[in-house]
Amino acid sequence: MSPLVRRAAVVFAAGAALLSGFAVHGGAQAQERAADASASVAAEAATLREAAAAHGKFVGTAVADGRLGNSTYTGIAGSQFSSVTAENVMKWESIEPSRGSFSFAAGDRLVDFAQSHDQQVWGHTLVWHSQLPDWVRNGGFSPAVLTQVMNNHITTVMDHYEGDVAYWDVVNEAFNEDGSLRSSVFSDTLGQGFIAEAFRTARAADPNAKLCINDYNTEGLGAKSNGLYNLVSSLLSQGVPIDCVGFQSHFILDSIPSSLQANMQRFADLGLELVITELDIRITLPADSSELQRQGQQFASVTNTCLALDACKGVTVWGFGDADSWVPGVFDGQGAACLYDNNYQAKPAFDAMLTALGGTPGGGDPDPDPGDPPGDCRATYTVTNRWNAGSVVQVSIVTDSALSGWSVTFSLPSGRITSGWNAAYAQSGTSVTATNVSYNGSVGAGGTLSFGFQTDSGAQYATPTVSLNGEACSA
Ligand code: 9MR
Repeated sequence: MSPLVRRAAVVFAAGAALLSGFAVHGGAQAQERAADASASVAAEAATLREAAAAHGKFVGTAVADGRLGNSTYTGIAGSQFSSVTAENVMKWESIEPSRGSFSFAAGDRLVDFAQSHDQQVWGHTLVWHSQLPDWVRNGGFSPAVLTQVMNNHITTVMDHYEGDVAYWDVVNEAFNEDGSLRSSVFSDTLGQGFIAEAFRTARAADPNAKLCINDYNTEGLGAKSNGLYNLVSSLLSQGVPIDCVGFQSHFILDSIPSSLQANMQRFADLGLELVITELDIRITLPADSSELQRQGQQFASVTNTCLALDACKGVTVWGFGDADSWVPGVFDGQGAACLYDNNYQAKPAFDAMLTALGGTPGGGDPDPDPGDPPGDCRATYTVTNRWNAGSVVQVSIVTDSALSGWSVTFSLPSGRITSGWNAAYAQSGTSVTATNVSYNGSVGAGGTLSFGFQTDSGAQYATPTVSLNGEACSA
């Protein structure tokens, strides 16, 4: 990666260290000030990432490479989330489709996106039985050659992304439902030892990346999570370098395991980091409003479980828009599993998750990023016309930093947007997100972006806080 790219990754890590260092080394008064600052940031945060950061956690999403040209999609992905996982483009079939021939362009696009939005990258995934090219699956390699093929893949991919990817799913979905080892070309040829080998190779390739084992249906106590627990315990006792466990969390409405926290706790007790890596909650279609409300409560409850465990570092959703979800393609008649609907309108699940994180849907945020100089943007919110049942509002923002896409959030305490110009609008209750359209996403440093809309309410209210890409602007 280029020096510029590497520098951005280091700045991200330094920011995280600054936050935790302040609380740890700053003495009692400073700790109190830090706690107060966190509480007020959480209380006013209007985005998931701001609210999660106040707890020292990240909130992530899987990103579909094919959507990176859609400005509504990139606006939400960039403003709401602090971590991104490649939904498909870092898998073996994409990255090493034929032996020794590596293709990093799509993965690099995600890294560039993340770095321009101050996000962590989660690498998914190095060794997995699925989305594995035929040349590996049916290669008929001897144990020695397959070991060399696997290690070469791990080493080449991790070297390429060294400094850019914070966590790697080194081994994915290694278990059967009964807790035994799943049959795959790796386990069939190399036995269970392929897992230790993969982790050792990964540590040598990038000593600073966190190395995870990731699986589904291991969220609650049970046979499969017992298998994972026993394996991880034994790896640790052999000194195998493993840092974290990913709980995918592809849930069904009303079926979140009641033992989620107890199960995660036993892995935390082994000294590991934990992450909810692929959260979605599917519903039998069509989803009615009571189901969508319950889904919100369940997104909140999973979020609360992560907040309750120091070892849980973050929650990643497996895509944020129902339109992009893998669910309907795999489970006939099911879907609506995400935080936003098919048109990228926030669902009750979004508000519930934000509220669980201590944020306020539609709220402002005076300084979401302690340590960041204030005044990155200045906003004017002007009601240019008002009558008994309508108003026209014009918003202009001067940005100190160059933008390659923008997403502006603010609250509209009364009424709904009926039409608008120079932005795409999403409104959920009083929360509005205005995202750039195709022709106005690029704004130079010191430049101005502006957009306007008409509402169906003539009510008067105080000028709301306007946030640009997750940062509150001064008025
Ligand atoms: O969301 C991914 C979908 O686009 C792919 O077609 C699918 C292929 O297996 O993989 C999906 O992501 C999976 C992830 O990589 C591992 N855990 C389960 C996810 C949902 O199937």
